[in-house]
Amino acid sequence: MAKAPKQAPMLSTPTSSTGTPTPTPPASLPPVDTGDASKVESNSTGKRPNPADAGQGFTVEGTEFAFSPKVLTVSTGQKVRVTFINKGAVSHNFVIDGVVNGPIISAGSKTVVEFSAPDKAGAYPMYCSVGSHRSSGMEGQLVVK
Ligand SMILES: [Cu+2]
Repeated sequence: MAKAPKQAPMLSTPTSSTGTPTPTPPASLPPVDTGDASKVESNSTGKRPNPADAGQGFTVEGTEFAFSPKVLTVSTGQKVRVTFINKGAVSHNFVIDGVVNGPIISAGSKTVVEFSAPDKAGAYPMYCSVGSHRSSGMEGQLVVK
């Protein structure tokens, strides 16, 4: 009598997967702001005007035969802008030797000349180089201090 070995029943314990993954909500993404191009940076307060760089503006009128005003006073090395207006009846210009040589403009017109004042203090003659206007009185001074 052979005893048949009793086959042990296969105890297959099905692994009950109780780990139902709880859907985790997606990590809170940082809000992405689109359309933020209208950001205006108003940072104009950081700029301090430098008096030496700001320049100085003058208006000089030329007639037969004089400049008005006759004297312009500036600082050494300063940027200068002169609006030269021909209030006369003939052409004139605005010249300071070695500093500025303005164009000859016709009566009734005007021009803007820009230059840097000399680094050396002193009085520099400004004049009109047309014809004999200078000797007739179209002369003044750029005083550099
Ligand atoms: Cu002139």
